[in-house]
Amino acid sequence: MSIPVIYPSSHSDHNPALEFVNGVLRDFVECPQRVELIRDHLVRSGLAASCDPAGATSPEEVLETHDAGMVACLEAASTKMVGESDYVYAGVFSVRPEMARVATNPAHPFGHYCFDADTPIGKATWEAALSSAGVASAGASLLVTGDVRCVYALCRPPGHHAGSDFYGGYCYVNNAAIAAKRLLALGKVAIVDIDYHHGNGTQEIFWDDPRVFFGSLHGDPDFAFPFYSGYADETGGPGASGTTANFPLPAGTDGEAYLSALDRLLDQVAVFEPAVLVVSVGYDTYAGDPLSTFAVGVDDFARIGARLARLDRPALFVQEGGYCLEALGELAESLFSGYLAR
Ligand code: Q9C
Ligand code: ZN
Repeated sequence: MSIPVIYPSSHSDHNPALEFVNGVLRDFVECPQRVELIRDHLVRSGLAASCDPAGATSPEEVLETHDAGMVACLEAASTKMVGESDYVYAGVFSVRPEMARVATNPAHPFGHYCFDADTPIGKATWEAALSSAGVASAGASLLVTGDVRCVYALCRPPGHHAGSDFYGGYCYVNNAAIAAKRLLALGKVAIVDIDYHHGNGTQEIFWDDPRVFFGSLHGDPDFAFPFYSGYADETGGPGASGTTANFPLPAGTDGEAYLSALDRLLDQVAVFEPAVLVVSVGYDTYAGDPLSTFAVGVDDFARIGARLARLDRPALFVQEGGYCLEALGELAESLFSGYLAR
């Protein structure tokens, strides 16, 4: 048995060089090699059936999830960039009502929609974001038609930090959310987010939607990005109470502790009785990841995969974070071998 893997046709020109880490410029960790390493490793190990690049989504589909003003801003900013290595970073942010006016120039107000200084826009960024969403959307379609029971959308750039009208955390468009909306054709959808960071964008998009369960395990927002959401008492809006679940975990969380929290989350998923599962996959919980404070090991990913398989639902895996280039291939192999072994 192997898993169909699809990846974006035009992600590699979205390749910012640098990001600020505590005031110091460092290499940008969200780099094109990430998905190429995973793809190549899965093909070599025989776990991936095919690796077809998939096309873009439609503007209409993106606008079902995202605010038109934000979409126009991202597109205009991308179009305005000229050189290969030109990237514009938000640095002035719109905070609270006194600073909430939006300029009439659509390429100007980055800080109105963007929530961090880590998510730059270059000339290839918007096309890459659409291509990435297209991969998730194509993966969802394979499940809707019943062609496959499991598919891996190797999205890049990632998406779970992008909300209906905000973006950040290396994310521009919420790939998993767009796919989940397409999957509603099958019935209720559960999104399980195993990235190290809270999926604040996905949570916001489905906050008040009782058809979509969103559950996330992540570094406690008391110390981990994105800081302003992901606490355990966030459980859904008035129309969807109990359909959001958050498991903030302490620094040093190891495989044992992680899996016991995952079991509690998956118990809630089982009670929700989804028709289909979306897994927002991050490999940044791995002990060797440059952004992680957790101590999850390579073999733990196989146990995570087995737990997910136990839900026995059609599943779309959507790539989010994971930045330890040396280990990404092995981590993916471990996750999917555990999933398939179940
Ligand atoms: N430059 C995902 O894993 N903070 N996003 C970086 C300071 C941003 C992570 C540290 C972390 C974003 C999809
Ligand atoms: Zn992450």
